[in-house]
Amino acid sequence: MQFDVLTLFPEMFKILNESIIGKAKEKGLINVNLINIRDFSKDKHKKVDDTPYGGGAGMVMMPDVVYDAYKSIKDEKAKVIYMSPQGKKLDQNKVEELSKEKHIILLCGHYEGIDQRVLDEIVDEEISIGDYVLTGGELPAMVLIDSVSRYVDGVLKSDSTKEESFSQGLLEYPQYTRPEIFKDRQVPEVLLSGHHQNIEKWRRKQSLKITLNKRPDLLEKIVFSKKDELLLNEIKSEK
Ligand code: 4F9
Repeated sequence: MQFDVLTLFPEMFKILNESIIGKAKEKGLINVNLINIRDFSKDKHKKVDDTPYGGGAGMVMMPDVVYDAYKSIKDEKAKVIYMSPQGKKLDQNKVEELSKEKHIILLCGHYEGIDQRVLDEIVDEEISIGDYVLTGGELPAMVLIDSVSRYVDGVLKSDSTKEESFSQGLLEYPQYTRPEIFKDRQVPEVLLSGHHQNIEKWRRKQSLKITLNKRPDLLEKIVFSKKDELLLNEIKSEK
């Protein structure tokens, strides 16, 4: 999968050379091409922004500079995403949907924003990572690259994304490893039993219970199986 990133701060993306995403890049499973918008400045001082028409604080990124940076990527079919608090909120469904794209162009704004005309000209979709304002779109772009890349074949081992309960709308069950006792706290017996059916049932129940307690809003969208209904009844009767 190809990501092109239009940014004034390409160095920020070095973090993507670490860990699982770094490995995915080494293997050529994903490619992150960084385009420095400043390289397309028209001016000897490499200026990329100017004061807003109508007045006000801050600076606005100039449309021609951003447009020329975009035009340097020669793919009409790529999906252009602008990272913005005005966009639709990124969630796991959106992540999975985006992972089906071959080529995504991510536009990162800085300062007070980007001239609206170039946004109208090139942007297909605006995406937000949450209701807060950041200093720029770079961290959101990295969040998107990280979350989407997990769905690219070969990036994670086995079927991790299919297995994880979050993709089914639930929170994850708790995990335990050695030692068997830590600060007088025992690992739940069932996990030591080797009884795979019981373990699976226990984990599903934990997922449902944790979601019910911590994020009941997530349960509203789910259609439960008969088995889940039984587990939910068990949970409610235990309270
Ligand atoms: C983008 C915040 C996406 C949240 C971009 C300042 C942003 C953002 N999600 N904040 N520039």
